[in-house]
Amino acid sequence: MDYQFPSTFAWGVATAAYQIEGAVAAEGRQNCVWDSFAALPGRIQGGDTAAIACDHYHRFPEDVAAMARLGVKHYRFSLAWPRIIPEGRGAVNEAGMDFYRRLLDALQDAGIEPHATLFHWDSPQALEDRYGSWRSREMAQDFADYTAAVVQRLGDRITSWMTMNEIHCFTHLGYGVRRQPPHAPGTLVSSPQQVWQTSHHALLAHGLACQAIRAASPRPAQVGLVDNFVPTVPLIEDKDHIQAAQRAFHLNASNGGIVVPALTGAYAPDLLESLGPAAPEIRAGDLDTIAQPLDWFGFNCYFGTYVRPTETGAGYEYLSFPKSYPRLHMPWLRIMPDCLYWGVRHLSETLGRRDLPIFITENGCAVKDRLTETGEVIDSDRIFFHRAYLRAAHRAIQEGFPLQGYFLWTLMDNFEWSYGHHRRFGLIYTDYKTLQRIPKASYYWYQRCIQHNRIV
Ligand code: PNW
Repeated sequence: MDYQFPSTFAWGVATAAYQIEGAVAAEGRQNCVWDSFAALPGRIQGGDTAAIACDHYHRFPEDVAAMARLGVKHYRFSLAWPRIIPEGRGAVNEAGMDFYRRLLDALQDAGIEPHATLFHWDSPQALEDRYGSWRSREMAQDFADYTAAVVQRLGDRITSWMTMNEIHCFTHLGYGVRRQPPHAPGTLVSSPQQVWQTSHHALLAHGLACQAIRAASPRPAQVGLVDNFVPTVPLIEDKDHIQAAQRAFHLNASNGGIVVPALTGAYAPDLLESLGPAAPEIRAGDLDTIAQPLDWFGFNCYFGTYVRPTETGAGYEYLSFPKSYPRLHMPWLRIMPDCLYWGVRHLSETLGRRDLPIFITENGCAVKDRLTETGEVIDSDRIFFHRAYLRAAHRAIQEGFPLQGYFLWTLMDNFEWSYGHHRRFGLIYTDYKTLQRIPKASYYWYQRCIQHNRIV
């Protein structure tokens, strides 16, 4: 099989501000909730912080040059709210904004199109202190105001916007009902209902931000939402299993509670029923605000869940993974390339949105990279991983689904949230002692894929 992609297919890489920038106190930036969280003992592996991370804030010209050599024409990155509006609301810090102007200049010179995520988990600490950030409905309006301030200033250079990254993830892992939620703010344990309220507020913020982008953009803008919903994958590809996977899609909490309301204007009824008293309070008009028309959907693709049909009950069953199921260097990451195909197909077919263009906005794996004596990193496991997922992408395109691009997570090893610098997802190896960047074998592999517009 010759895995050629359409000539319009967008090859890209993705990063997020907090994971690469460092310079957390530079030019007026104030703390975000992750800075406070990292200061708590025992929360981040090895006591790591993102105070320096990859020092991309100062080294971005080198990183843009590495992207140019890689050959990507598309770059997904995020803007740091606490850099741009350090107090979370009110005055704009133009010095913080200037950093992104410099970055955008460099990208433009390199012929790389920017795709900007407005929020990738770095909530301003000032808003956490003021009203508990996402616990409060006020957060949605403050996010919309921040969005308008950004789009007014950068909308001449950026026309591709993503509002939020993975709403279910940052709300349910950050405010969770576990004694020690693994993500920031992670200090106050909330009831299940309060947690669902935080994700409802984030959905509202997404909707209000879509409206703000369209109102403020000086050029026609493309607006999308990015989510890591969980594809239900039929264990066997026959009619009964496929139907079971389609029925099962809505009940998964991060599907029925995020992607379904965002795309269809209603929480999945089965999910609301199963939540009972934990369901969020939904005010009149909220769902219309949430379900804004989108120009595309961003699918962060890592793994899914296998499903099979049953004779009784709901007619389907979620299957747990056998202990021996293959995985890489991340506890939750199972190797499941078919979840890419099924994720795309469910968005299009199961949610009835065949019109909606789809981008894979993240797909990546952590492996135990080692520098060889010759100073190389031969990450054949990462190449194996991406090749398999890209074959699934190719299949989706062949079958006519509107998959238009692929952003590989991630350009370079970076601050992997509660795992600190102990997990490596990059095409480029970061030496955290010297901050030297060393392209891995997978970088050269991806370079060839882009060059030939097919999987090599
Ligand atoms: C994504 N899960 O997060 C994020 O968008 C990135 O910032 C992150 O670096 C990347 O994946 C790798 O972890 C996820 O538990 C975090 O299933 C957790 C999960 C999935 C994605």
